[in-house]
Amino acid sequence: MKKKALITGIMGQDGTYLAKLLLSKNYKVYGAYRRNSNYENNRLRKLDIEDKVELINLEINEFNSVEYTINTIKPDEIYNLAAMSFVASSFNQPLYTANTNFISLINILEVLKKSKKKISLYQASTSEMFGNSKNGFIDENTHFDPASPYGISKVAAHYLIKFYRKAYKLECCSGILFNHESPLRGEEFVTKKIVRQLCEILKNKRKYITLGNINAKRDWGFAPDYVEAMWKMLQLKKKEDFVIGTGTTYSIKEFINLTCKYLKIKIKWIGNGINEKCINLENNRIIIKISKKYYRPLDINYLRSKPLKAKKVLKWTSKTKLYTIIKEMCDDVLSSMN
Ligand code: NAP
Ligand code: F7E
Repeated sequence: MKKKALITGIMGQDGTYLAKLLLSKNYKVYGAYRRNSNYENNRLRKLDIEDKVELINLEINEFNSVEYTINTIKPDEIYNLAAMSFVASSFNQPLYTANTNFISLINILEVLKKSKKKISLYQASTSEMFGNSKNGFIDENTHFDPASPYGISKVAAHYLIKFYRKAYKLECCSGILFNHESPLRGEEFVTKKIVRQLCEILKNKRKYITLGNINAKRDWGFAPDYVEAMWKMLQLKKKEDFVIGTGTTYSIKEFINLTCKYLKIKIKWIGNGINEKCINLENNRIIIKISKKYYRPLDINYLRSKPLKAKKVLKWTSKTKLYTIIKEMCDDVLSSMN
């Protein structure tokens, strides 16, 4: 019989790639989405799997809706990916963030606690939980020091998973994923914003880009690689939490330099801090400016993973290099502009 998987947040970047992976492994995939989701623009269509996933309208904050969905489908595996995932917005929406990312997980865990069927649960934890706790490599033993309402909500959810696993022997675990990008990345995240807007500059559809803290460093991997790690975690007999990342780190400025290199835009940087600017050497025009508008009340300056446990236990390593990710993202945007 086919294994059944339920994915919350199916319409997001990871939900879509995970659905594609599970379908390729012959799963029956149920995808939960919220009523107000932008269905017309959905990513499933882009990967040509819209008709292969059974879509379910689910309000994750409503216990009855969660209980009914899980008890009707009786999945073997649940991947809880639904979240208010944009860190910058979480500063202005702390309650909504906590409800979506933390309280709604209690709904799922309480249903699983009462369920007669053993159902495995994957929770989407994040490198944002570490905050500025360390300037070196981060692994499963690094302490948490979240720097946003988003990070705090995810730490709380992370501890819920540990608690239900220990107290009630639930088959649940968290993947602590570092940033991962792809052509399906949401438009508001910095990599997609840079790629799209540089492509627009290249095609004379935009004059300049405005960014915030370009000195922050991130450990960027490729989303299709990372959903493979999610699946591998749920196949383990004894559920454990894992750090998933590349082990490398680049600043936003280095990401811009690499994207310009791929797009063959010759640039130079001038000035410092809020006055830093990027000039297009072909016409001497400013193409990147810095604005306080995009600074966060608190930011994480440095993230770099040490995914040794994943390599050893899951036999998982990040395959795709940053320059290839940039190429994939640029090619996708450019092809949509033609
Ligand atoms: P994403 O593209 O923003 O997708 C998140 C999904 O959650 C969206 O489909 C969204 O629905 C849904 N959602 C948001 N609020 C909801 C609500 N109140 N009720 C139901 N669904 C809701 O994020 P992603 O990059 O795929 O990330 C997947 C998960 O991994 C998230 O939990 C995120 O926090 C976590 N994570 C991501 C990264 C990363 O770098 N991508 C790293 C670590 C952890 P709509 O489509 O309707 O907006
Ligand atoms: O910001 C800086 C910003 O919004 C990255 C989510 O998937 O990964 C993601 O969270 C950095 C920050 O991602 C702009 O200040 C500068 O330092 O792309 P981001 P994020 O906050 O790292 C983690 C692992 C998750 O779990 C989250 O769900 O870039 N930055 N200028 C900017 N960021 C944005 N968005 N826009 C700017 O203009």
